[in-house]
This record gives sequence, C-alpha cells and structure tokens, in this order.
Amino acid sequence: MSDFDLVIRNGKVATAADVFSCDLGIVDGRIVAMAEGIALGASRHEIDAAGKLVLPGGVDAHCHFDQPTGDGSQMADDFRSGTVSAACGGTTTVIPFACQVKGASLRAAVEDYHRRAEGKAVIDYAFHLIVSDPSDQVLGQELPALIRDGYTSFKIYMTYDDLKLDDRQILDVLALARRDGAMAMIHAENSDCIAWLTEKLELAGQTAPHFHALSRPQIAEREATHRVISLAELVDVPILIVHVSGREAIEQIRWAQGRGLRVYAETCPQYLFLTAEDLHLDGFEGAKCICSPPPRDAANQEAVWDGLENGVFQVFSSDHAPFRFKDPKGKMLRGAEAPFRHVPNGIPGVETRLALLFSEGVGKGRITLTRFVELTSANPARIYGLYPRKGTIAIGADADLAIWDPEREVTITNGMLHHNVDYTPYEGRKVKGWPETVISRGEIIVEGGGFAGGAGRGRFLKCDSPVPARPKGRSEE
Ligand code: DUC
Ligand code: ZN
Ligand code: ZN
Repeated sequence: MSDFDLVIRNGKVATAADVFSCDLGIVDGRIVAMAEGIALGASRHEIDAAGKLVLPGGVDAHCHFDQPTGDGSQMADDFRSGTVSAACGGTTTVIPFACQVKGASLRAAVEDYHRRAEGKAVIDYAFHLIVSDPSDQVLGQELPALIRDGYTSFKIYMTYDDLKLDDRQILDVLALARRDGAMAMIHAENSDCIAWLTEKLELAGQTAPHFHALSRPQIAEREATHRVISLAELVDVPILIVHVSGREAIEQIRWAQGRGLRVYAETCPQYLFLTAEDLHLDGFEGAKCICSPPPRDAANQEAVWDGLENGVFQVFSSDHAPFRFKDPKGKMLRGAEAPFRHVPNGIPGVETRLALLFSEGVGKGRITLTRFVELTSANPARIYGLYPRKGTIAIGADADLAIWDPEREVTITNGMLHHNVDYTPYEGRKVKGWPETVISRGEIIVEGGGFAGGAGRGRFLKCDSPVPARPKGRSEE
C-alpha cells in the first residue's frame, strides 16, 4: 500500500514566509509530509516539479460570478466558467458576493447564491455578503446569524443608489462588525460628487466611455476613504478598503495605518496595468475598461506598485466583474453609443491576476516571491478567516497548489482564457511565468493549459471570525 495519494518532488516551495526546496506528500486532499526526500515508490502518483515553483493556490477574495444585477445586464460567468477560469490561472479558492437587494432579506440572497454555486463551482468557495439595507431585521437577526454560520465578511457601498449606505447606517453596520467579529469591506467613493459630475458631463454632451473616468475622480475616492476611516476609528473596528485605485486614497490609508488604526487595503490588476487612456479607445471600445473606481494614470500605477511593496496593501484581488462587450446584456445593454452612466461596471481578470503580478512584480524585481504569495494567497485567507486551511503550504493544510513555471513566456489573448467574456483588457500583453499544473485538495484540476477536474467538485467554505477583524485592544494573538 502507498503512503501517499500524491507526491510532488524537487520543487521550490514558496510560502508567505519562506522559499525552500522540499517534497510534498498528500493524503486525502491534505498535505501530510514535507521532507527533503520522500522515498521513491511511496506514492501512487508523482509529479516532478524540478525547475518549478510550488505555490499555495491563489485565493481571489474579490470576484463576481452570476451576481444578480437589477438593471437587465447579466454577468457572463456563472460559477462553472468563473471557477474554471480562476483555476486555469492558478487560483484555488474564490470569495464572490451574495448581494442583498434593498428591501429584501439578506438570508434569502445567501440561499439564492448557494443555489447558483452548488454543482457548478470547480474550486472551493466562500461568500462575502453585501449589505445594502441594514434594516432592524438584518441588523438584529439576519446578519449576526449569518456571521455565526460562517459568512464572516461583508461589503458595503458608499456609492450606487441601489446599494449605498449613509454615514449613520455605516456606523450601525461597523458597530455590528465589531461586536460580532466580521470584516467590513468598503467601496469608498463619494456618491454625491459622482452624481453631480455626471450630471454636468451629460448636460455638456460628454457621455462617451472615457468621461466615466472624469465622473469619478480621485477626490471622490479620497474623500470617501477618509470618511470611512474616521467612522471606523469612531467605532474602533478594523476595515478593509477594496479596489484602491491610486495615490490619493493610498495617502489616506497610509495616514490611518501610521496612526495605528487597523485599516487594510486591497488593490487589483486594473490599477497597475490600465490607465484612463484605455477608456479613450475608438468608438465604444473604451467601455471594455469601464470599472469603478476607474483606472488612473502612469504616476498612480507607480504609487500602487509602491503600496504593494511597502505594505500599505495586504490583498491583491481581481475584482473580476464579467460583462461581455458585444452583448445586449453586457456592455452594450443600452446600445453601442450608450452614455457611460448606463454601461455595466467591471472588467474580467480572474485568470490573469496571478500571472500579471508575478511577471511584472516578481519578475521585474518590484516585489519578492514571498510578498507575492502573501498578497495573492496567504493574506486574503487570513483576513477572511480561511487560514491556515487555505493560503499556505503546511502540514494539515488543504493541498491546494499551483505548480508554477517561472520561465514560461505567454502572450495573453482572449482565446486562451476560460472565462465566458468576449474580450480581455490585457490582449497582447506578454508575461513570463504561468501555472503549469493546479491542484485542489490533492486533485489535479489543471494540466497542459486546460481544465482537467471534475464538474461541480468545489466545496463551500465556512469562514472563521478573522483575527485581523479584532478591534484594537481586544487582540489576544
Ligand atoms: N465595485 C466592485 O467591487 N466591482 C465591480 C464594480 C464596482 O463598483
Ligand atoms: Zn466595489
Ligand atoms: Zn467588485
């Protein structure tokens, strides 16, 4: 009888802490041995990872699959295509959003979202909640019960009429996060500034896609970032600001961190690899890159790189929000000349997230390999209560692994990707480094550039109350 189900030999293992050479032994989907040389023949299945990196599978803590939208648009990826695409890019855990509709039950949104995921997801998944209506019922019963049930993070919006909360409501939900040990994620943009600017632009006939960026300037992001930091300080609760786009918001976050506040931050590939110029493409093409906050400019890209290197950011997510371009349910919902206000927000990127950051970050010497693992896998797992089951390579951890070829050169094209979107904003971009084999709970699910796993094999993950969500002075670790 074999000692192991699978042995991975000769690879260079990287975690958020160290890079070292060792073999890994896997039984029942978990890592049970890490040794300099596991005896030959000890396993039924072997992978020779010589010359390759063995990384914890990516944890993409911000992506949207099959999320109901309310405006007639439809996300292109359901849990099957979305998670296949994630897996093919080296990600083995995703955390999309169960979104409450204003006036409706949050629990019902979660139940609906489970129906969308079950039998379709091919990698493991947890849910964040989106709280759009903190009614007495939600604050008094539904949200505390959901947090106890393993949904220990929620997003709130400071913009979008159908989602946004006012300051008083934000204080209420932050106080609940503090009491019940949940991580609050914030979309920080000033709604009134955006509405005011949008109206002015529309009156002047300035409605082409690139005016989207002008309608959502950094001032609007900076103001909301500062405001929510102040609200969180008042309540004494950690928060995480999602999809931070550039210098102005970064300065607020740095300032807060310098004051000793537990303010965490996430950024995404679009703020490193796109600029507002990408919304300026001919005709309606710029709509492909409409997302919020919008991409900024080259100087802001550098500020985001600095923040990734110097520790302002803890998390690097895709914010995969997939809408097809040539599609009446996608970017062309209101036609091929629609004012930017009516274009669904979001860009795809769940499959390209890791390769882009690895190539330009690790490959160009901007961040270390351990920092790469921290930003893309370990920290999101820690911050959302999944660590050390996910996010690391350790005895007892799930055998979720990306065997990474650091030398492989790839030109990204939409044709090679596995999402259901008809474009990638990164078309033609060259990267060095790509996942060769991807393993989820000990099962090889990606091989030779294609998905090789079972249909619907992903499992729902209940999240622990995250240690980083503990208020100052209450931390026992
Ligand atoms: N916020 C997101 O988090 N994703 C897509 C669009 C948005 O505004
Ligand atoms: Zn958002
Ligand atoms: Zn998002």
